[in-house]
Amino acid sequence: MTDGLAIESVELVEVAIPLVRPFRTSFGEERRKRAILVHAHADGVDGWGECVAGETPAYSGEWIDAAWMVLEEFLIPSMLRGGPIVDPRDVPGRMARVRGNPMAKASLEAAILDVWLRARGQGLAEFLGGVCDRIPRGVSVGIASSPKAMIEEINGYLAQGSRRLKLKIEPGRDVDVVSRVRDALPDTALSVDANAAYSLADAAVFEALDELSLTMIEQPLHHEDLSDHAHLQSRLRTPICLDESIGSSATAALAIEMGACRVVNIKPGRVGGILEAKRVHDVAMERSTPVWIGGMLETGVGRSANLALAALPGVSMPGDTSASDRYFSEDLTEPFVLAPDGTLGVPSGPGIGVTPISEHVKRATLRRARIEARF
Ligand code: OSB
Ligand code: MG
Repeated sequence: MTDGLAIESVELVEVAIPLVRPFRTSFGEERRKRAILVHAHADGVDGWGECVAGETPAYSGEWIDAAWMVLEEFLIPSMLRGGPIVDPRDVPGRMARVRGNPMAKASLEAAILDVWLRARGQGLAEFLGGVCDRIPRGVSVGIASSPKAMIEEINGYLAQGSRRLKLKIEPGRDVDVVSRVRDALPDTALSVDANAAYSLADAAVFEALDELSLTMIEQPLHHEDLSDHAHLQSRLRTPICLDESIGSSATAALAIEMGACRVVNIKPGRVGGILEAKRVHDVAMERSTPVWIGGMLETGVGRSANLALAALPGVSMPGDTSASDRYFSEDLTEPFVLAPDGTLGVPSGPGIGVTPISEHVKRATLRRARIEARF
């Protein structure tokens, strides 16, 4: 393969599948999972990536319809124009003339990485330098209608062997709910995620949460407010974990060095790809800062790549990745199933190790587009 891998076509498939229960965060509620699958084809080999942009530009500035357009009009054409891919590490460079749009870029990079690895018969976890084959499962619990409803949902997850619970909070549904959950579960590892819904004026909320022995407080403040996060962190014992604020390995290094966080949530979509996600892991590890792999309610396609990243040596805390049935009654791939000990296996087959089941994809498809290379 010294001549590299010539990508012949890239197909976009937009899918929607129902969630087993609505997922509510401080920025909105989702009842179904809509995603773009990126399907790259080269030399009889297929590769898949998933775009995690949401239905609305609420978690970040990206959203599904805009991601579709930037993939179709800019990213895929510039990828195909660049000729055969000799090394997947060259892929981000081919997309560098498009500013922003990390989730769209990440989905195309993932698909190409998958084809490239499948053509070589190598698994993604092995390629990245993964060191374990089972990952403890964590659950991100959406905002519920009442503390009682949240505790009922949580008890179901604990019965399945969850190692960590992350509770979504928003102004007005924070200290009261979390302290009730803490009272009910004095020994469970709990953290909270505010999805940037607060400001420094709400410091009292975080001082109260600081008394509840939480593992971490995720993204309390606006994503651009690194110095406010550093200020808040200096007033709390509980580590702050940043999610939305960390758009690259450079920002991760800066945030850690300025004391804006003591933990980093890594999501390949948010940082522009799996390769950059690995660099975030590396800069955090060099600075002795624990990381974990977040999630965006991915289908099996994105989930498998997250599990491969979770096998890296610096991932020292359980992330949000759950089994397929926490999200969907029918996933697009073979379902990820929880072992009795509450862990998920890291896929070990070539590439991301799973393939979408065409019947499932067909049932879920909203639209398709195909972009061919012109040799
Ligand atoms: O902030 O981590 C987040 C889901 C969608 C958007 C943002 C977030 C989340 C989650 C769910 O917390 C994680 C998962 O189970 O995939
Ligand atoms: Mg988060």
